[in-house]
Amino acid sequence: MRSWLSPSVPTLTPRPDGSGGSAILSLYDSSTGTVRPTGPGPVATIYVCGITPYDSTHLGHAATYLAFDLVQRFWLDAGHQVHYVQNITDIDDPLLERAERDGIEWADLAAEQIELFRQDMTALRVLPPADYIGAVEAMDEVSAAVHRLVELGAAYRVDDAEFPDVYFDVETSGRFGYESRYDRATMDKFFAERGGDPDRPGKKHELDPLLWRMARPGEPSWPSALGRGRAGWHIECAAIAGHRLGVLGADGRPIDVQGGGSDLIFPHHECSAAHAEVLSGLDRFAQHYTHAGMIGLDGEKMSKSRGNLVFVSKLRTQGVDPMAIRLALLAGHYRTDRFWDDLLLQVAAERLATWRAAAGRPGSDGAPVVAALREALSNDLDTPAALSILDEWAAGTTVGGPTVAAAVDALLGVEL
Ligand code: 5CA
Ligand code: ZN
Repeated sequence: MRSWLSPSVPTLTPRPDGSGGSAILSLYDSSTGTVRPTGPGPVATIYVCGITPYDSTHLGHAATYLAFDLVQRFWLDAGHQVHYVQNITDIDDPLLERAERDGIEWADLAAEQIELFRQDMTALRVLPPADYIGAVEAMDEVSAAVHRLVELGAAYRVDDAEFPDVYFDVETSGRFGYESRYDRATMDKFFAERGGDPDRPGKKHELDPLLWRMARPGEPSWPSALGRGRAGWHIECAAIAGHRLGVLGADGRPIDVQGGGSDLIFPHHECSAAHAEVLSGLDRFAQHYTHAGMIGLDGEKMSKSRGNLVFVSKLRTQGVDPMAIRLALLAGHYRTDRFWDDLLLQVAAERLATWRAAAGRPGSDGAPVVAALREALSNDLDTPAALSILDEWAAGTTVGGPTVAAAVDALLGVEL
């Protein structure tokens, strides 16, 4: 799938090292519950779960993609190349339900929403993934991965003469649950709430997730060795990430970061990891499982089902500067659940104006500010600290603008 155009990223001098600030990014990892250093090789690998293309792009989506944009920007500044892969869940039950409700073709809904997402990401200056892969275009590789899981004895068909769907046997992973560290009651709750089907007759375990759904009348389906059907959600991400980021195939190794919002901790990332681990023989799919907090509005999580959404495109139409949206979302720490309100945007617009005025100030030595900015971001993307450092810089009179403005662009993605 076509991605979007990359904004330019300035190269900063001095480079991060002993004098220029940290070159090592520490991130929270849900599987250990700790903030620990990432340790990418020359090519850092990251997979961030993409949208299901309806109701995009709300500010919750934007906040999550901005968090992982900072990961990419930090690594680039530290001298790594970054291989970033993102999917699009362009066929799934919720998409079909929405298309049906609105009386449009599911594929048209998806295409229109993906285009809107591209425009919003471009406006927000989010660096694009190198591989932007739709579930539909990946259907063959995903069904092949399901077939392989059957061959490995990790997947089975339910005993249903009409629709013998294929499920993953969670017991075969050996360590199912390590990613989320949730207890069984929490797993049961989220599995039922987030697309799982604990009561499907014929499953070996209530938490076994769907891998391949056999074709139903009136639903889109694709041919495969398993029979016509479509892929389950978790295997989609396991296969798309695994095939491109060196997990599956010869000399498999874990990816550096698996990212998404905290609503994906379980069952989605738990199951994707389990699928990829059984397929690869690795003991973990990702070194870090990193999750962004939920953005809410008026006391509730912002979500499609609640309908309390604020859209990036709507704000843009109202003339809001996308850089102010970006700053408003970065004002909170990425892991904190937080609420959106208009005041946040107002404060961000004022901050942007102050920084822009400071950026135009001549002067020489911005290096200590840049080093402090790197230090703040290296500490689990501490954007509130980063913004305070820059507020102080902008309020001061001694330090020149262009060096700091380039760092704000490269590291925070905010063009002054
Ligand atoms: N297609 C799947 C992932 S494979 C999916 O979850 N799509 S989504 O459109 O529902 O969400 C896209 C991304 O935005 C996910 O990472 C999700 O965790 C994140 N997200 C959704 N709602 C919010 C919210 N209110 N706040 C923060 N992030 C959110
Ligand atoms: Zn995903």
